[in-house]
Amino acid sequence: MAPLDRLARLRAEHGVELGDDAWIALVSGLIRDHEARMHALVAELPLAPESIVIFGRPVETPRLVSFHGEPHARYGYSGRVFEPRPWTPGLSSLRDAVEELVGVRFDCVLVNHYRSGDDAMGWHADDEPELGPAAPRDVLIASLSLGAPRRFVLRHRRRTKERRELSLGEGSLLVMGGATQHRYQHAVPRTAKPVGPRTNLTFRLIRR
Ligand SMILES: O=C(O)CCC(=O)C(=O)O
Repeated sequence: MAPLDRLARLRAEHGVELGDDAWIALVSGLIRDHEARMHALVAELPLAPESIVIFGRPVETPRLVSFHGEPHARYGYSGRVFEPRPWTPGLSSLRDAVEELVGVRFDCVLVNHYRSGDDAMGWHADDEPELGPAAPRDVLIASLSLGAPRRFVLRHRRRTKERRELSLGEGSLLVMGGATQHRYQHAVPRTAKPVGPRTNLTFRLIRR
């Protein structure tokens, strides 16, 4: 099947239209041996807290981070520019599995590892201009989650801030497309519930 057909089929079979050209698609259990894959990545990647700038002040991310991709895929967010580290065998094999389903060969991946419920991701959108010629109105992101499920919340940017909540983990793939990054922000909130570790990989395309 041609790559564009695969994306269209994924959207038709698993998509949820959010309105205003925003859409998401969720596929459960894409990676069956997700726990083993997560442990292999933790051993393979130089995961560490990243220093970012929030409200003009440097802070460490409350999670471990590693960014990988093709040499051109430099990526700026939260006041920093990140140079890609090379693909590793574990990341390449997960990229292949995502490409098989989505029909797109992503050129970089941001890996976030949440050690416990204390680790989290604050409200933001992946709306940086390098995420494509039509960013942020048309951005494609494939977000693969290994390990324990965590609450993932989308909130509309308009004043009403309507929300959608998903549980992401256990090898699930969330694809966010169209104007989702333009219309919505997302977060993985902290939780006091005991939760196991989780690794999230957001595969992205960086404009050359
Ligand atoms: O861990 C997640 O599911 C979200 C990751 C995320 O928001 C990001 O990488 O921008």
